[in-house]
Amino acid sequence: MVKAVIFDLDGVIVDTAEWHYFAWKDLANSIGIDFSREFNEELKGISRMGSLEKILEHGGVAGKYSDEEKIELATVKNTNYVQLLTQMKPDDILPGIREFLEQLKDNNIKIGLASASKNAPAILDYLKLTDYFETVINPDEVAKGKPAPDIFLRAAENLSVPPSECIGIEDATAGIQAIKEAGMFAVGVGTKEVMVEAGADLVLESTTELDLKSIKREFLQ
Ligand code: B16
Ligand code: MG
Repeated sequence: MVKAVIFDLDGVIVDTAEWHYFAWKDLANSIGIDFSREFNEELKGISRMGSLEKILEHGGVAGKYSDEEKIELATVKNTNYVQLLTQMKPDDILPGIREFLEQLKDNNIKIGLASASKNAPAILDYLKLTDYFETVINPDEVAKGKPAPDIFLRAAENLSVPPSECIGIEDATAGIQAIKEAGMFAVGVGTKEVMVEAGADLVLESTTELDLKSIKREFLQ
């Protein structure tokens, strides 16, 4: 039986990839690294420091910065990103998400958030969605980031629901891998081939297709 749904945030509830893109591009360009939209795709679901490491590697300067300097660089990016977030409004919620959250609430399904973003609580507030979530995991409080299952397992634990009765929803390959490692049913939002390859049990092209009845049907199969 489905007892809980655990959401990813960026790319599922709101499309922040574009906002991350501008903030990372500014930072990368300021230290002489080219930064494309295509490369930005590779950072989806990856933590802030993990993303910075990938960018430095991509620019061929992985060994050039000390740990302290890397923290400074990540802080510059985040300050920029947080400033962009102040423009975020409930209108930015991806289509179908609020309706799906209402459906879950009406059916007494528990709701959790497993986002790699440390800005998740602020984003939920800007979107006025905080009250739907019974647990929002702080990514700093789990040992390993996605694709490790830790963040999804912690959410299930906080909701007191066994992983086998949880659904995870993700837009990133690393996130789908994390859900499957956690022993949960994975709903992937995105391109069919990419999501199936990552291990998704059900693939939706868009968040407008989220519907409890159809998910339950697939879950039982
Ligand atoms: P922050 P998710 C992830 O969120 C994003 O997909 C990823 O691009 C970002 O680097 C990461 O959060 C960390 O975000 O810098 O705000 O802590 O997709 O797991 O909700
Ligand atoms: Mg995501």
